Amino acid sequence: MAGRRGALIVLEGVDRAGKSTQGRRLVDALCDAGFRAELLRCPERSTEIGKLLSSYLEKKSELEDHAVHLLFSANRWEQVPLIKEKLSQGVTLVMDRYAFSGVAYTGAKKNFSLDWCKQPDVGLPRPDLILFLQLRSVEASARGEFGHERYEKKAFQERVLQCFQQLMRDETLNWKVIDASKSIEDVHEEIRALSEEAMESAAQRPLGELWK
Ligand code: Z5A
Ligand code: MG
Repeated sequence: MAGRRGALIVLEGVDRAGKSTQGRRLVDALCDAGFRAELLRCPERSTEIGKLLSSYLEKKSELEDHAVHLLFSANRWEQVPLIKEKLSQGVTLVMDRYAFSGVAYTGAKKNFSLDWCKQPDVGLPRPDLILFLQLRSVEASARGEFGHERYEKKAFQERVLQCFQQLMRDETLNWKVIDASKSIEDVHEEIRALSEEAMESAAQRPLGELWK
């Protein structure tokens, strides 16, 4: 018997906006309410490609900028069989970052067009909901200084935010901007309500393809 499919819900946002905190919280709340839900992340650092990315982010190795962009995308594609299988089994997936981070972080580098950056991710499973956790940089810095990973610099993060803003102009995708300066609990309540709506409407239509 064909049951309801799960929804693909993506959390995006600037550094320290609370994506990982909210992702865990959302999955726990959905499971407590009797739904089937699981958390996935990009990058998924445990795979062979993920290990290359982790070493690059920790500045233990160097990779050419185009090559690393393609590896981040490959790290999403290698999760696609699992994503499709889980969704078709009725499991809702909450993704901590996705293709939008891929485009925004490479697009913030010199000489990369957003159009070029999008190409390797064209055709990925299309999210049913993209929650953009918005936080001003002064508020983000109050949550702790930047760590030592690559990209954790203020000027770069501001260019990343501009790229995200351009991506959010795409009205064919279901973006919702969340004020991430509110308490963890208030942000959670808002995200949870939007997620339950998205799960309901996802069940009525087939999974789409991103940027197609
Ligand atoms: N990257 C890329 O280049 N290309 C790609 O395709 C992809 C990623 C997918 C991966 O980092 C890096 O890879 C990232 C983009 C790049 N580089 N950067 N910069 P990651 O996702 O592994 O990064 P992270 O270490 O998880 O950091 P984060 O994601 O930026 O943080 P977060 O998940 O948004 O925040 P958090 O860990 O949930 O919370 C941060 C702190 O704030 C923590 O102490 C919380 O307790 C606190 N917090 C959270 N919410 C609140 C509220 N509401 N109030 C007060 N305090 C809060
Ligand atoms: Mg995180």
